[in-house]
Amino acid sequence: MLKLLALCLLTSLMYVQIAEAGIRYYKWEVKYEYKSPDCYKKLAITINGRTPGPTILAQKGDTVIVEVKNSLMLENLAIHWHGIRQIGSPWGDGTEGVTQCPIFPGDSFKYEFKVDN
Ligand SMILES: [Cu+2]
Repeated sequence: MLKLLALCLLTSLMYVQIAEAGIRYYKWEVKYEYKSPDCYKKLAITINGRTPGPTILAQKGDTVIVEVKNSLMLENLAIHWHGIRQIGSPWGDGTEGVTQCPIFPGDSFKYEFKVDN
């Protein structure tokens, strides 16, 4: 009886994990905007008008897709996902000059990776 209960629990947990894994899609535009985080207006690098940038909400097993558009005037860009193991997606790590060329001004890049933890 206990083995059957454990099997049912394990099966339902696996089902929940599979059922809840999903795709977390974000579209980000990086550009300069004037902000006043300390009451003094200054130029800041923003993502979708916010600084710090938006939070990604995801859980283990999800696939995160972030389309990044570099709308900075002169600067190259890369987004590094520090701490996320890029298993099967080493090109998605975002280390400029190591795993990818930078995103040039006016260009876009799509990051896609699976959340392992
Ligand atoms: Cu890092």
